[in-house]
Amino acid sequence: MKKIIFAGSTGSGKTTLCQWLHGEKIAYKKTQAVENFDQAIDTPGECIENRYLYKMLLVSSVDADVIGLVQDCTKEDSYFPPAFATVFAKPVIGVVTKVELAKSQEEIEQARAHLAAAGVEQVFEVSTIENVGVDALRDYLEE
Ligand SMILES: Nc1nc2c(ncn2[C@@H]2O[C@H](COP(=O)(O)OP(=O)(O)O)[C@@H](O)[C@H]2O)c(=O)[nH]1
Ligand SMILES: [Mg+2]
Repeated sequence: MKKIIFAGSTGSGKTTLCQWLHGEKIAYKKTQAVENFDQAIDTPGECIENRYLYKMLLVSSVDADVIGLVQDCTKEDSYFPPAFATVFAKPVIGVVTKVELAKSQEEIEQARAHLAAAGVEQVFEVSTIENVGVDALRDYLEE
């Protein structure tokens, strides 16, 4: 199984994805530091919200096989700079989260567009809470 490192703004659903991937009870907990799981690496939102912390993300990504950029579809803005994926010398995928909360298909398309601009090679649309799309993500990681 590929090990994935999640990066994305605070509240985008990174920790919940880690809990889901590991069959843990979904419980909210603010991520204060880079956290190592068996199959995933969780990072605080600050890593992407502050440019000077990009380096922390890069260093942490060394132990991962794939980078997952996480974009909440209920948020209009994105912190990912254009072509951000190119800083990692590894495959970079996008994960659009909270799709069950999208008020329209447009919100999901906008999230996809943010991730495409960041240069991801593939996008998964998921709702961890409603169990939508997460199996496709797991299949990709198990490939
Ligand atoms: N409705 C909904 N809420 C979600 C989903 N994924 C995460 N959340 C909620 O969003 C909040 C932030 O999630 P968290 O995983 O801690 O985000 P992180 O800051 O990126 O680690 C929590 O209250 C989660 O329960 C989802 O797919 N749907
Ligand atoms: Mg977190």
